[in-house]
Amino acid sequence: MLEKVLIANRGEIALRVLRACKELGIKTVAVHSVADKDLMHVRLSDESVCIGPPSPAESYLNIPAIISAMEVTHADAVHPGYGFLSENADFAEQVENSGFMFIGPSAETIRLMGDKVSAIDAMREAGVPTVPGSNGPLDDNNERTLALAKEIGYPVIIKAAAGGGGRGMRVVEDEAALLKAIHVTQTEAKSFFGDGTVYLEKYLVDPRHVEIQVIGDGRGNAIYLGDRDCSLQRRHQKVIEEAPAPGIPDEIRQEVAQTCIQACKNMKYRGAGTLEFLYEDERFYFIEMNTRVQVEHPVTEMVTGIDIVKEQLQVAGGAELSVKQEDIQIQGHSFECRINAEDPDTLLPSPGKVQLFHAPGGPGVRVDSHLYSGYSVPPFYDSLIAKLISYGSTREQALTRMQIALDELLIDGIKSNTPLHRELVRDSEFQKGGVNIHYLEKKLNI
Ligand code: MV4
Repeated sequence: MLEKVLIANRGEIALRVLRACKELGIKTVAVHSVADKDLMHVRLSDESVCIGPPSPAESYLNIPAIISAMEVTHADAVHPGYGFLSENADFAEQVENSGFMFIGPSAETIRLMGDKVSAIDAMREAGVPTVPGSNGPLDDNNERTLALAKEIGYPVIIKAAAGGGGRGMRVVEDEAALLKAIHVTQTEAKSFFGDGTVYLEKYLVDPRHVEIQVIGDGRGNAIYLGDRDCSLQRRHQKVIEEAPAPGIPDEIRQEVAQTCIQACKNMKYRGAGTLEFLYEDERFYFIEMNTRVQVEHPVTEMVTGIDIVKEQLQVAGGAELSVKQEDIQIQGHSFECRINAEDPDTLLPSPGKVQLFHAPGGPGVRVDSHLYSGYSVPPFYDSLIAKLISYGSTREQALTRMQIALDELLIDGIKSNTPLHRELVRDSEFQKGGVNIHYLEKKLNI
């Protein structure tokens, strides 16, 4: 088992990882920037090391500074959280080459999934359903590309192999626009990511975003922890997530899940992972795999009773998964509202001192947040300040509990998107369940 874990992150996820370590009796090292010395998890950790100035490039993304902190504190392993270095294969490799453990998949797997073309290839091979498309990079044979797009049917979408999460993609409405769009996407991808590789898929017009949570032990065993619906988003930022995804026929859900498990077993996947799908007309289409713990993992924890971060730590320590697939049942329903420190009108970050913070409570309510009264939200990082999570035995109960919890939430001193959440949980379409990825942007007309 791991004895000491360095937490290479900040904010709520650093606190989340710290809690899991404490439960397992693992000692903790917090690393933080100059701007983050007052973070809650820094106070609660066994040791802390300041690794650099506020700028993420010089602190949370500074690989030598983090590995040095591991050396100085004699940590066994590093938990990267999400964002920052969590999906950086070079970091995972350097951590292991320095004699430490990276809590996550192997560098090789991170690299395979980071390249969307090779990720889709690996998944298709395992039988995971993918989007009709080029099944590989586009080359300079324009005739063939034009013929392929015609066969698939417009609209199509051009995506950068090194992109993901909404970066480096372009929708093409008709043949006349195809070659130009490919060229522009290639040029952009080359300059953003240093890799101009692009591929083509059929563009799904009104899909939902449904993702499947998996955990593997790195030795060929893998389990599936159900799915989440993350369709309520704006500008590629998720706003409310829920588990399970509503209205999916059980045969369809079970069938795709089996293929995901097979894919993880094939690559001897280690740690937590998420397969992202588009879901339209009762069909799943794989688009990307995330090789980290995700922001929205709590909704899965609520409906499975499994602590995903503890599983990550146990698997990294060489233990088996604590549960077998047969023992996993999805029970009830859960929602997560992402509370951001932002101006609801302009969407600009709203950093500053939190004069008063009061967290909601009661049955079926969970708050994952590093906030406390008197804490100052720094302007340098992501604006997520709290995740409000509700649970109920039915979707309706979970949503009612979320409405009540949002009304209890008090954050004074800074602006937040709480008013938007209070409105969304009362939205009649959202209440029905199954809104698509464009619903929120259309509702807010942006
Ligand atoms: C798509 C798509 C439609 N058809 N691929 C955007 C983020 C990246 N993860 C993949 N994305 C999309 N890929 C095909 N073939 C629509 C999107 C998309 C989207 C996906 C998930 C959540 C929000 C989205 C918002 C706009 C577009």
